[in-house]
Order: sequence, then structure tokens, then C-alpha cells
Amino acid sequence: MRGRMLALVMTALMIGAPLLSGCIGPKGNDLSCGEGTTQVGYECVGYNDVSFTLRAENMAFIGVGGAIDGISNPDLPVELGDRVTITLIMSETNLHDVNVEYYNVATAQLVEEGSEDSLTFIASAEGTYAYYCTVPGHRAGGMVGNVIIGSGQGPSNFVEAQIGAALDVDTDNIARDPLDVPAPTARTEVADVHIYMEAVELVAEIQDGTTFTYWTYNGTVPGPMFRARVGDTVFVHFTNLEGNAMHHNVDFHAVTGQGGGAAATEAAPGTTSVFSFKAMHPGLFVYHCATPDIPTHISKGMYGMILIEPEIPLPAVDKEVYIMQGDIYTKWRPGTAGHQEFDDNALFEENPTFVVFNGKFATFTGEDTIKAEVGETMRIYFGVGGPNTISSFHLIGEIFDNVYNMADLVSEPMKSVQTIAVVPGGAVVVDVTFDVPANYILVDHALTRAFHKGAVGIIAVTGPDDPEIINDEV
Ligand SMILES: [Cu+2]
Repeated sequence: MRGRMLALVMTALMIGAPLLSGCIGPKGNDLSCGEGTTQVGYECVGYNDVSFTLRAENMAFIGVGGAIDGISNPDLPVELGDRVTITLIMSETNLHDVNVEYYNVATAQLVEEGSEDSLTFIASAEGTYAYYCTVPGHRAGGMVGNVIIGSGQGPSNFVEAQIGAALDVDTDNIARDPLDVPAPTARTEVADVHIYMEAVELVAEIQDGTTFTYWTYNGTVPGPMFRARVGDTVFVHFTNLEGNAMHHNVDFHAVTGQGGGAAATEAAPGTTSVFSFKAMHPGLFVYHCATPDIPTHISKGMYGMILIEPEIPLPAVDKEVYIMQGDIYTKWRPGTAGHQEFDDNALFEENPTFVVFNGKFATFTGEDTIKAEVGETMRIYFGVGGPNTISSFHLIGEIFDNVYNMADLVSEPMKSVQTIAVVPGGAVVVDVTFDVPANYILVDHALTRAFHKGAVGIIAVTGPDDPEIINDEV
């Protein structure tokens, strides 16, 4: 019983008799249609009820029953004017929903296996409209298909959604303090080292006036820096906080064994796991979440580093700082006030809107500028959480004296380096001695990222001038 279209031919009447308001609005949008009919454009039409059932599992929607049975992310064909119901059934314990953004309808977000919910809308415009899971990363991970209305040709590229209001924040500053670096172990013997990590999902400002929902370790981006010595046994205590929406875990690049600890730490909200590993190699190692969709968990802030000191530690310096770069994918560009939403399409295209140090646009500027004195030597532990962008790490106005390239802490360092490439999931250790006062500017020298996307920070160095080194009064 498809294809009827009981058009009641109200259109001519409306155009011909605009004064008959009350039942006819100026745009036809309060047209009063009778029982069993609905408004499509300027017409009242009869509708058929059409329903589909999808089950959510393994990052896909699987059709249940009828022509779509067993098909992954099936097309859902309907006629113009149909009343469409989509029922979602959970085939696993996870977090999923389904929404049709064009019609602004969505099911509840479901968790328990076997739970279900439905959405309903009137197919009022021909075209092809995506249905997808709104849990961050799940659309990019594969949970997307199409509702095809009529011919499928139509105004599918609808106007972009407007950003919503900024949310209340859970923390004043998402950025980890770059000076929060643990002291050297100062040990010559191995030891047991216990580290404590919590997965924390929270809202914070990504820049002034703009909020974002971060997933973190211990409430900051990056998570804490940890420090142990080669040969140590490290005990990881990992808790996924009660009240979180997502599963989380940790993959340590310092670990030898399955998933770097990801399998051992996989945790549902409200659970804790512990595992231990032997630090077999010295170096500065990234850790990150490895729960699907992995790039989304990383982009939203789940990364940090652990320093495994070599048997012969690096020479002491005056100041140590901890900085990590990450790329974030949002629906709107930087400078848009409101609450930024994660954008799965931008993630898939690897087209970040934000590239940041320690989780935030232009982090180390204003009152958060990093401070140092002339004559001091600073060691920067710098890593890239990513998930995708390579950093061309550079300090405008200085030259790195020592570069422990790729965080190899055993070989002799490279000397006098201007810019160092640091890959996603990689790190570097650099030493720099400040000879004259200046505002030195940390950047990713792919400079669009620095000046438009946020990968910029200042090290403000104070102290006596040295006109032999630089003289602006010649
Ligand atoms: Cu995670």
C-alpha cells in the first residue's frame, strides 16, 4: 500500500485565500490536517506506517526482519509522507543510539544488552538522510546508514546545525600544569613503582567561551607524567569512574606484552583493574586509551607519558616541563562560542579543527605562560598523543642544544637542532639554555596549526640583555 499520496489539494486554496488564516499559516506550517494525514509541503497527505528494526553490535547497525534482515547498515527506503519508525535493539552491552539528524529525532542512549527504544518521524521531504549513532566516534567507526525517501534526490544537504550554548564546566583548566613533572628517581637499584590512574569524563573550556566534553586520565590533558627506572616493576591501578558513559583502558608504549596493557586494563564504568609490567627499555613513552573508537578516545584527551630513566640518567637541568600535542575534531572552527561537539566526519577525513598543547587552544599564553630565567637550562619532555597529526616541534627564537631524538635516551643526543619531527604515539626530549630575555614561542611549525588551530605557547624568559647575542639598537 505504498505510493498513494492522498493529496487533499489544499495548496491552491492556500495560495488563493491567504486570509483564511487560523487553519492555514503563512508558510503552511500550522496547517491542520485530518486524522491519518500529515502535512507535506503545502499539502495534507495520508501516510502509511513503515517500521524498521536495527540491532547495534560491533560498531554497526544490523537489519532485523524483512528485506534488510542481516544486512549491515542497510538502506531504509520509504515513500514521501510515510510515518517512519526505527527501533534500535542492543545486541551487546555498550553505549549506542540512532538518530536521524535531518528530522531531529533520536532514540535514548542504550547500554544494556537487550534494551531497545524507537524514534518516529514523518518523511516529509524527498532525499537521502543519514541515520547514525551519536556516541562520539561511533559514526566514524561505522555506525551509519541512509534513510532514502522517495527518489532519494532532494534537499539532503541541509543547513548546518547551530552550535548550542556553552555548558557548565567541571574544571577551571583542562590543561595539565607543564611544570608538574615528578622528580628523578635518583635510584641505582630497581624497585616496585605503583601508579594510579582514573578515567575521568568532564566538561571544560577548550578556549575562552567555548566548552568541550573531554575524556581524560585524572582530569587533565595530558594525563599525569609518571617516572620509573629501567628494570623497575610498574603496578598500574586503573579505575574507570562510576558515572562515566564509556569503557576505557590504557595502552602503554613502555609495556612488552598484549596491547601494552589495554586488555588487562579494559574497564567498564565503576570498575578497577591492576596489572604490572617490567620496564625493559629506557625512554619517554606515550600511553593512551585503546578502547574503540580508539582515535576518538585519544582525540578527546586520553593520553600521557611515562619516563623510564636509563641506568645512566640524563644530566640534571634547572627546570623540567611536560607538554603533549593533540588534534581535536569539532563541528565548528575555533572562536565559535558555545559547546563544541565532536565531529566524526572531520575525524575520518583527518581534518582537525583544533591542534593543541596540553588539550587547550593557545594553552601557555596570558597568565598560563611558562616562565624561566636567563641562564637556566630547560628540559622539555614533548610527546604527541595525536591521534593523527605529526608535530614539527619548534621554539621560535631559540635552538635546541640537545635533542634526544625519538626519545632515545641511551644514544648521544643530536646537537643544535631548529625543528624536530615528533610522530603520533612518539616523543622527544630536548634541552634548551636561555641566553637572553625574550618571549620564546613554542609552535608546531606547520603554522596554520599554531596560529589558527591553537598549537602555540610562550616561554617568557626574564633576565639581563646580552647585546653581543642580539642587539636591536645597532
Ligand atoms: Cu577511553
